[in-house]
Amino acid sequence: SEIPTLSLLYKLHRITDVREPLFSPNATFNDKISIIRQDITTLEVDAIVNAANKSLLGGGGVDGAIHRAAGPELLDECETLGGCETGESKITKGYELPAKYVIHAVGPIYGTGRRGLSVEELLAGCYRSSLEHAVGKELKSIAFPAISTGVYGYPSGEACEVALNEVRRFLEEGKGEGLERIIFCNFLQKDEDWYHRMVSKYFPPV
Ligand code: AR6
Repeated sequence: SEIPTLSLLYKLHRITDVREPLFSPNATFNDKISIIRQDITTLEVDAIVNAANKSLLGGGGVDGAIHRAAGPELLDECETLGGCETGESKITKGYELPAKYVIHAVGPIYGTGRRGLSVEELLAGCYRSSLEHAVGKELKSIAFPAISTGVYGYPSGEACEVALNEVRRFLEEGKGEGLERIIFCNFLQKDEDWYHRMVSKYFPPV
C-alpha cells in the first residue's frame, strides 16, 4: 500500500512520455496498477509470480531467488505438480516468503513457439493464466516479474508491451474486479524504464 499507483505516478509527473493510447483512460484501472523496481521476494502481497521453467523444479534468476527465500518446502510442493506447459502457470503456497502464494508461470524462450502459438501469445498466456489463478483464489494483490526477459531472451520492450496489453485486456473483460493491485516488479532499471515509457499506451492518464 506504500507502493505508488499509476494514478499517483501520473499526478506527480513521474511519467511524462505519453504515447498514443490504444485504450481509453480509466481511473479505476490506473488505481490498480503499480510499476516498481524491487526484489520481488520482499513484497508483502497475496501472490508473486515466478518466471519458472517447464519442470517447475527451480533454476536461476528470479526462480532461484524465490526458491531461496521461500525455503525447501516450496520445492517439495513443486515436485507434486508434474511440471507446467509453456504459456501456462500453477499456484503454490509462499512458505517463508512474505507473499501468501507463488504463481509459477512458464514463459517462452524467445524465438520458439508451441503448437501454433506465437511467443507473444505464449507470454500473454503467462499473464492471463496468473491473473486467473489470483481471481480464482479471490486474491487482492499480485506482482509480476518481467517474465522471459532474462535467460529466455525476450526483448524487454516487446515483453513489457505484451504484459501491459494482456493485463489491460483482462481488466477490460471485467475479470479483475476483485484485484486491487497489480504490480509490475522490475529488477533492472532498463526494464522499469520500458514500463514507464510504454504504460500510457495501455493505461493512459485520466
Ligand atoms: N525480483 C524481481 N525480478 C528479478 C529478480 C528478483 N529477485 N531476479 C531476477 N529478476 P529470469 P526468464 C528479473 O532469467 O527469462 C530460470 O533459470 C530479471 O532481471 O529470471 O523467464 C528459470 O528456472 C529479468 O528481468 O527468467 C528458467 O529456466 C526477469 O526477472 C529461466 O530462468 C526474468 O529473468 C526463465 O527465464
